[in-house]
Amino acid sequence: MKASHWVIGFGVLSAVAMAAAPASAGTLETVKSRGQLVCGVNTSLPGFSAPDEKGKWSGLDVDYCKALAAVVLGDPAKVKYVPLTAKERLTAVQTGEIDVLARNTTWTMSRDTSLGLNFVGVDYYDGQGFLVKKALGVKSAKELNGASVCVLAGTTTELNLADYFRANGMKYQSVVFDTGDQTLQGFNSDRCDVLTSDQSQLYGLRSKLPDPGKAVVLPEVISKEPLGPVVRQGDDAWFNVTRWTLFAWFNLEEAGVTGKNVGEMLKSTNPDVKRLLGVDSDLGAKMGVGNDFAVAIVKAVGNYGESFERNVGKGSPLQIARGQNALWTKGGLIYGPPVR
Ligand SMILES: N[C@@H](CCC(=O)N[C@@H](CS)C(=O)NCC(=O)O)C(=O)O
Repeated sequence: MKASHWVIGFGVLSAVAMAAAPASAGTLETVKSRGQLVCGVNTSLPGFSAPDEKGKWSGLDVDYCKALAAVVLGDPAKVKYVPLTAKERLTAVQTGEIDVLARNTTWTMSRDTSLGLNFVGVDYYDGQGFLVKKALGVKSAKELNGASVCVLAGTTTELNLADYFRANGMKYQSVVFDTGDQTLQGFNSDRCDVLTSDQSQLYGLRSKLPDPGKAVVLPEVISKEPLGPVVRQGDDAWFNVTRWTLFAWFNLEEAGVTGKNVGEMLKSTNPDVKRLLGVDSDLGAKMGVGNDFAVAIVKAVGNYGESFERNVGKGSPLQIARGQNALWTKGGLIYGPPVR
């Protein structure tokens, strides 16, 4: 009786320990021995992460997953994509269901400090905006008093919406959905006057409407939405690898290393380039990956700028300008600390 109690107790304990294990377990080793990276992504968000008809994933967030798999496993294809709704995503990191979350997730203090999570960095500076029916005749968000607003559950979007209307002494009625597609459906079928989401999505969402000309994006950006990958707190080795994958991605662009010219760049005499590409440095090995980890990134997905243009910029239907997401050397906020 006593023994079985003990066994049951132990069983419960180990289940709890397993759920909490992420805090101490070596994710880097786990991923290496599994031979696959488990990456949490958006169910379908064009430009960031979306599957095609054949189930092939693409997007800026997906490129981060590929880059990380290339760094750790030497192969960008060794990724298992786990599509997650906004509500599900953070729990999936906490429980260890995924190794990393790359799903247009805003870095906030509460998410970073009270949920057992760590934000890796920022790979897209966004902000919240509004899409309204043209027929409303509204030119500014300040004229939205009394509006009904379609919004996604479990997002910062929902919270900012409440703040913005309260701060401006306006009333609204929220109509809440679980996925982006449902939110757009709600807007299209007149369940609401206004749809609110991260700006990066508004133009893409509008283009999916049967008649995009019937809706306009208002000029106001009402929040800061620094989006970036997320890992569990308490696993510094893994945190380092995820961070320096991101920073190397930025530094590759800054150094002018592209998917095309990397072969030439490996012969460069520039000390920054040599260190970044691991020609004469052991920085990768010290982190537990190959010294050529940045070469693996650029071969897999190109540098950050190439990935940006292909997925959300000039080479994509979204046609988003670099703006704040340009390198710091070009007036933007994208900044990779030095590889040295
Ligand atoms: N960045 C915000 C919002 C993230 C979010 O889920 N945004 C919506 C609209 S931009 C989305 O991804 N929708 C796609 C879907 O869930 O199907 C957050 O981290 O809470």
